Amino acid sequence: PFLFRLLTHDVFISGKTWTTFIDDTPELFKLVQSQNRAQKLLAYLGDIAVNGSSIKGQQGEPGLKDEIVLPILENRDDPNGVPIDTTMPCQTGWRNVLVEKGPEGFAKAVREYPGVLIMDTTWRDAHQSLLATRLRTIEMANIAKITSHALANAFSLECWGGATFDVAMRFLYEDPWERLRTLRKLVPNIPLQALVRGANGVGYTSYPDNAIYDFSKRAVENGLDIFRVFDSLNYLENMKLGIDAAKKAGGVCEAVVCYSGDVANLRKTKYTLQYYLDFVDQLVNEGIHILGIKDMAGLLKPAAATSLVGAIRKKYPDLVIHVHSHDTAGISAASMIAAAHAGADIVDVAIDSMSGVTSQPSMGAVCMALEQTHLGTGIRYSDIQALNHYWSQVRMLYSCFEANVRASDSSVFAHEMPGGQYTNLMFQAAQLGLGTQWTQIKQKYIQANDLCGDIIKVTPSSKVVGDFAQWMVSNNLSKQDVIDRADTLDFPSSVIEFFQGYLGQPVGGFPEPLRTRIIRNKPRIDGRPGTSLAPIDFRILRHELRAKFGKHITDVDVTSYVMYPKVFEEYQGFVEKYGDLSVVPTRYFLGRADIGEEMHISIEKGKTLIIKLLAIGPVDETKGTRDVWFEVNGEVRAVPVDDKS
Ligand code: 3PY
Ligand code: ZN
Repeated sequence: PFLFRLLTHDVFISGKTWTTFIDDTPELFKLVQSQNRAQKLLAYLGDIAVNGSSIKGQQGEPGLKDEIVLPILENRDDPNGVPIDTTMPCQTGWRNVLVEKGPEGFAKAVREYPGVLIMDTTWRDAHQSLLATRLRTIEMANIAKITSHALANAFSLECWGGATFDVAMRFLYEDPWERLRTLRKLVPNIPLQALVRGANGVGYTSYPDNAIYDFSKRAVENGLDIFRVFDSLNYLENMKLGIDAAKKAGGVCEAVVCYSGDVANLRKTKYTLQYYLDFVDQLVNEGIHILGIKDMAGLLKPAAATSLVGAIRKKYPDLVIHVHSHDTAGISAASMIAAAHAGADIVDVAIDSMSGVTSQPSMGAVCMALEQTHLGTGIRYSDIQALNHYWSQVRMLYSCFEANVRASDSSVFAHEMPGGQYTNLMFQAAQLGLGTQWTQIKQKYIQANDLCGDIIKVTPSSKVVGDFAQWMVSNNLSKQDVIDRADTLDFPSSVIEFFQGYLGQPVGGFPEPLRTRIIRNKPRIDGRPGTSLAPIDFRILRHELRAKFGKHITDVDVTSYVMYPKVFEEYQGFVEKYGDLSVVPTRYFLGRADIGEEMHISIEKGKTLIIKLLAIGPVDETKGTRDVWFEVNGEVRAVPVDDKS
C-alpha cells in the first residue's frame, strides 16, 4: 500500500526531483520513517521469537507476563477520598529551592531543615546492586510522575551515573542522555543526582581533564542537579578535578569520602577517624556544597556512624552531611538512623522491594523509624506503600537478572566488597557451579587487597582487586606465591595499570618492592594521571563521528563516545539495525511473546502499533533462516530471521 500511495502521489507523478519531493511532502517522508521503524522493530521481535533474548547476564524469561499496575496515591486532605491527580508531575519540592537559591542557598536550606531528608537510590544504585544495572528507562518513566508526588519532600532521586551510563548503551541499547532528559521532564520538582567517579568520569580509567569538564557541563544541560563526586582511591588530586568540573557546570557538588575499614575499631590503624577528618578538611577547602560519606560496601556500623558523623558535625556545624551505605551485612538501616541522630542531614534508602542485602536499606523501615523521633523525613507511609506496590512488580519482571543474594552476609566486614561488585562476583562464582568458588573468591579478595596495600575499594579500584582475586583463584596462587614470584608472573592488565599509577595514588603510597616487581620496566605515574593525557578536540571528533554514523550525531553522543568508544560504536550499530527500542515494553524487549499474543507498542507519540505474533516458519536449510509472521495493525507481514540455534 505504501508503494501504491507513493507512485500515485501527485508530486511524484509531476516528476519533481527526489530531494524537493521529500521537502514538499513531509507526510509521506514521515510515513517512510515510520514504516522503517516498524520494520526494524519487527526484525527485533522476530529475532527474540526465534532465538530469545541475547542481553548479556539474562537467565531465562522475564518473571512477569502481565502489564504492570500503576499505584494510586491517597489524598489525605480530600474529604471525598479523591486520590492525588498524578496525570501531571508535582511542581513543588527541593528543586524549587535549588533553582531559586542556587547551590549554596540550597545547601544552607537543607542544613536548616529540622528533620532528615532522604535520597532514593531506586533508579541507580539499588538496581546496580541487585539487578546488574539492567533497569530500563521505561520502568522509571512509567512511575516518574507518581514519584514526583510521593517523594516530593525527598532531597534527591539518584538516577544517573555509576554503571548506568555504560550499561544503558552496552546492554540495554539506550541513550543515557535521553534517560536523563526524560526523567527531568517527568520530575521537575525533585533534584536529580548522579554518581560520578571524579577523574574517571563514568568510566573505568582516567580521562583528559577537558573530557571531565565537558561531561559535567552536558550533564547539567540535560537535567542533572547534583553530582556525587568520588575518587576510587580517595586521591585528593583526582577529586579536585571532579569537584571543579561539577561546580563550573553549575551543579551542586557533593564531594565524598569513601569509607573503608572501621573507625570504631582501634586496632585498625590505616583508615582512622583522624584520617577521615583530615580528608574532610581537604575537601571542605575545595569549596564543596555538600559532604558525602560513601560506604560503598556497607562497613559503617552504627557506633562508627555515630562517631564519624558526630566528629564531622562537631568540627563543621554548617556543613551538609549526606550518608550512603549498603545493607550487605544487614546493619545499614541501624547505621542510617545512628548517622541521622549524630547530625547527618540526608540518608540514602531504596524503595522496600529494591532494598536490602547489597542494595540500600529499606525506605519504609528507615522513614518510619525516623518518623517516631524528631527527625521525620516528610515521606508518608501510604506513599511508600504505593510506590512499593509498583516496584515489587518490576522486581519480578526483572527476575531474570537476579544474582540471588538471598541473605545478609557479615563476611563483608572482612573482604569489603562494594555492593554492586559483590552481586557480580557472586553471580560469576555461582555460574562456575563450584560450591567453594565463592568462599575462595572472598578469601582471595582479602589477600589481593593486602597485596595492593589495603586500598580504598570502589569502582574502578575494586575492579583491580576483583580481577586480582579471580586471577589468583584461577591460577591457584596464595598471597605468598604472588610475593615470591612477582618478577615473572603474568598479572592481569588492570592490576599492572593500577601499580603503574593509572588510577592515581593510593592512601599511604604503593607497596614496594612489589610495585617495581610487578610493573618492571613499564612507565610509572607518580602524580595525577590526567595531567599527562592530551586534551580531546571535540570539534574534530564530532566531525569524524558524523562522517562515520551520520548527521544525527549530537554533542552528547560525542561525550558518550569519549567515555566508551567501542560501546558507543556497537550501540550505534544496534540502533541502525533495530531502531530505538527504548519504548518497547520490557516483557517484549527481554522475552518471547506467545503465538497469538497482541503487543501494544507505541513507537512514537500518538502512534501505537498493535502487533500480533502469528507463526514461526520452518528453517530454510540453505540460508539458516526462519520466516516469522506478524500481523501489524491488521496487515500480515513476514520477516526473515537467522536461526542461531
Ligand atoms: C560505581 O562507581 O558505579 C559505584 O556504585 C561505586 O559504589
Ligand atoms: Zn553505593
